[in-house]
Amino acid sequence: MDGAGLPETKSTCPYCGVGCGVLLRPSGEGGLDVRGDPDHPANFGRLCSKGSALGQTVGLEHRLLAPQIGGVETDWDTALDLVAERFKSAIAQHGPDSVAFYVSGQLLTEDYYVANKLMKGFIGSANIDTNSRLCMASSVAGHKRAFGSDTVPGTYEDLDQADLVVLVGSNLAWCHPVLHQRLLQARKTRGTKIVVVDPRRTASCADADLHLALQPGSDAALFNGLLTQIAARGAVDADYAANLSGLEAAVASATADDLTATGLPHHELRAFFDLWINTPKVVTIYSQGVNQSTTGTDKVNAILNCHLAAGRIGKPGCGPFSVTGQPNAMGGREVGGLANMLACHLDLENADHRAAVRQFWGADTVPSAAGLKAVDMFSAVANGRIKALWIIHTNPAVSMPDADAVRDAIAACPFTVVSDITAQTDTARVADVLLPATAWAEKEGTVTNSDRTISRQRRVLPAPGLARDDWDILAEVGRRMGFDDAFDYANPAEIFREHATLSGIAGQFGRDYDISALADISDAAYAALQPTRWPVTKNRIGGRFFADGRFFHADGKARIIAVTSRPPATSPTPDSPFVLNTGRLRDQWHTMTRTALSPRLSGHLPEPFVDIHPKDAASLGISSSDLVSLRNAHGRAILRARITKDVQQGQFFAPIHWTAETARCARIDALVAPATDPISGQPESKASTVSATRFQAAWYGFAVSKAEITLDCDYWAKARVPQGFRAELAGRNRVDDWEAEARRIFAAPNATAACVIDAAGGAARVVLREGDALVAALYIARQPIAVMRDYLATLPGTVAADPLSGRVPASVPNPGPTLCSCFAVGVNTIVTAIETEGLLSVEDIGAALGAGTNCGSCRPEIADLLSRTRLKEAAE
Ligand SMILES: Nc1nc2c(c(=O)[nH]1)N[C@H]1C(S)=C(S)[C@@H](COP(=O)(O)OP(=O)(O)OC[C@H]3O[C@@H](n4cnc5c(=O)[nH]c(N)nc54)[C@H](O)[C@@H]3O)O[C@H]1N2
Ligand SMILES: Nc1nc2c(c(=O)[nH]1)N[C@H]1C(S)=C(S)[C@@H](COP(=O)(O)OP(=O)(O)OC[C@H]3O[C@@H](n4cnc5c(=O)[nH]c(N)nc54)[C@H](O)[C@@H]3O)O[C@H]1N2
Ligand code: SF4
Ligand SMILES: [Mo]
Repeated sequence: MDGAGLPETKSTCPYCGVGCGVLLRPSGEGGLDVRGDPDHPANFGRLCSKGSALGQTVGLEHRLLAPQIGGVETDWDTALDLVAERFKSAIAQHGPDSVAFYVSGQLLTEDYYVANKLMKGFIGSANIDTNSRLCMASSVAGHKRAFGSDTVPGTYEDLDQADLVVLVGSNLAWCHPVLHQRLLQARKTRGTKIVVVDPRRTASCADADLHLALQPGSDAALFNGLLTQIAARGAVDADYAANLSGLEAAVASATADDLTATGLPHHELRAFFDLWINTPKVVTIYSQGVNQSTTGTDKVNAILNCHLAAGRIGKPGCGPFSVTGQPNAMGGREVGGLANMLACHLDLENADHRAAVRQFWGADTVPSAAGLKAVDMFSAVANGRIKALWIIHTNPAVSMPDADAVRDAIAACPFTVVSDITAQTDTARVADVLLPATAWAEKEGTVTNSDRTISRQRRVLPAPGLARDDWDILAEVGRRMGFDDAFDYANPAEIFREHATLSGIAGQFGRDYDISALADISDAAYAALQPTRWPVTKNRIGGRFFADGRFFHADGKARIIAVTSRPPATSPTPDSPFVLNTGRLRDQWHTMTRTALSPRLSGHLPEPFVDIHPKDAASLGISSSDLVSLRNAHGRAILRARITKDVQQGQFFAPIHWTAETARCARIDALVAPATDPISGQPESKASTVSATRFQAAWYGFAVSKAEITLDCDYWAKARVPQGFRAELAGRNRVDDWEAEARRIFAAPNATAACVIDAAGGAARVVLREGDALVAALYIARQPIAVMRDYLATLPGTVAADPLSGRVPASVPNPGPTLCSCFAVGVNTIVTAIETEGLLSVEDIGAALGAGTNCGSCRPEIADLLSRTRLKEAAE
């Protein structure tokens, strides 16, 4: 079917918490045309590189199309009966707390609501936790401590109206790119100043006025320093302070804190304090550099304290702003999907709240105590307390700290169910039952973004194979467990109405989350629902919170929490001397099950790496492009070394995205210690300690191939290219016959081979063709191999002239690594244009090459490249 002429359908991007609106139109053959929705209040038509490439990720390769039990396909009845039966028998024998759900901030609100209702209302346990524990838990806990509720006070418009935006532990340019574009627009029009607080230099620093490269974990000391100055310089808002309690004690402990823990020089601290205190319209955005810490909740409160004390909250252009990571991290908080929450921002510990929810659900009991938080949940799986586990829409064998132990615990659990869209994940590979879920664009529901805007996701593609919606699978299991009436839903609209009705009860208890004006929404109105910011009640729609000084604690006041900074849980030792920081890359999403399907997105950074400071590299004897083995008591990883002053001495940075599906040994969470914040239970994903050594390989290689490559050497990492795959390889053992090895690796016994083999020098080049077309090429050397990878990546399937050299023929331009993924513009092309055409600005480069003119996600990197190239020219 050709989709041309079909109307576009409004939906929401399934990736980050910016929650951009998209317009979708099936393009025939299962494809999808995607563009930004000009009317959506989050993005006004903009999309980042990941959103723009969504059409490349909806194909059916790798999809799980039928339920499986023990790796064998089966029908739904058999699979669902087995799941219901095993959960029921575990509960009967060992009690409700012997089972658990581990779910995700990427579930739609309707899916999430049903999961939470089934566990907390009908199974009668609070053992439902979510990957939001690894993501937003410290922000939730900080909000609740300060405000008495988990409320994000501000809105995206505040970014347009601020004069100063402080990014704390947030690489906004890569992780919330459309918000970052919005911020840069404000900078252009009103001169908004930007400060980045991050131990490493990131793409977000390209446009910053000040980068505070503080010591890992020392954010509370920094914001305690700010609070001290706010108090000392008379910047406390005296009128507003009447709404606060605990200010004096907090200022006292802030003043006693040790600012030198930040490691920042006096002049930088002073510049930051001056700027913050003298700029009333200030937004402090914070993300995982704050949350993912054993002091995460204290860090959050240290930030909130400053905004509260200065009365800079809930007003246009100012406020603290916790940006959510996943598309429905906020929705998960609304339905109470965390083990220590109830539903609709009601409290598990509150007997009246429990009674109201129990009555509303028609449930026998609602647990009165928190269930197991993620890290404890997987420990309970490991030690046998959990007999049946259901993992939905998340990949904990990769993303949990101590990931090898988590993977082994899942494998050893008596009964594990995984609902996913693919069987090819590290978690699905160790599960007993796999349930095929419909994916984004195949299902209906709502998500809530960082600024409380509820948007619809809509179906434009048919469910493939036997795949079913997550809410539907959960409701089926609920019914088969004997809870027929409670889970008798016809469609997501019905679930949404029930959730909205319950939120009205929460509203009567005085809770912030109240969307009761949507409780009677008709199916048609739900189908047409426009982006709407909550609360949505008879008296109020959207808006900001707290400008009026009224908070959700019983006395109506906010709490200023006295905090004292503490270093990360593990300190470097002679055995593990380096601090390992982890985080995200611009063009990949988490464990890559979707983004790695796009050749365009895979071209940006195709191999897992570790960033090392030049002095550390020198002391370790590591050169650029060497392989490095990282180890600690939990696990190990082998990564490519990038030597850069972007990281500080003693600190490494590695991306989180690679799995056992995409690399031999690069699951970074295998190295992350399971230390958690005592209040939020959030793990410290950003400050583990490791040792490092050069990985001694006998040979190094690079390969391209038309067909998927299955590798078994000591090191490999693979990525998609337009007509196939590329791979980096290395091995410890000598290989005698590279032609035979190439035929084996590429499963091409009958291809014609052209070879150049230098046995003495340890070098080999093998090109395999079928007919004239290149099926694979392999380049081997004793040292990390220098070939023109980005050119070679274009060759699979083509009739290439002479790929044996591994170099670009003189007649073909070599674009270098892709920087702009929308227009496939490489680094070399941009540098050449800067040098030969005298381009002076990001705009000039856009006009000349198109680079950076679509989604704009690469603009910070273009700016960086421009300044580096100009500096180099100046030095010449
Ligand atoms: N491209 C892309 N975008 C994404 C995602 C993705 O996978 N890919 N995931 C989404 C999700 S779920 C999330 S949660 C967000 C995360 O968005 P971010 O939090 O912006 O992303 P991270 O790269 O995890 O971490 C941010 C920064 O914290 C810094 N950091 C480490 N330790 C400290 C510290 O002690 N103090 C301070 N101040 N900073 C520190 C790191 O150096 C890093 O640059 O991104 C969302 N957006
Ligand atoms: N070291 C370190 N570890 C981290 C982090 C870090 O910064 N550092 N960040 C943490 C954070 S903030 C997060 S949010 C997590 C993310 O970690 P995960 O949640 O584990 O990562 P994803 O790859 O998003 O996993 C989503 C899974 O759901 C599947 N899926 C996709 N669509 C659907 C659907 O519609 N239905 C169902 N049922 N399944 C679907 C995907 O195929 C995939 O397997 O990682 C955490 N881990
Ligand atoms: S910023 Fe990018 S990933 Fe995030 S919602 Fe928008 S288009 Fe999607
Ligand atoms: Mo996240």
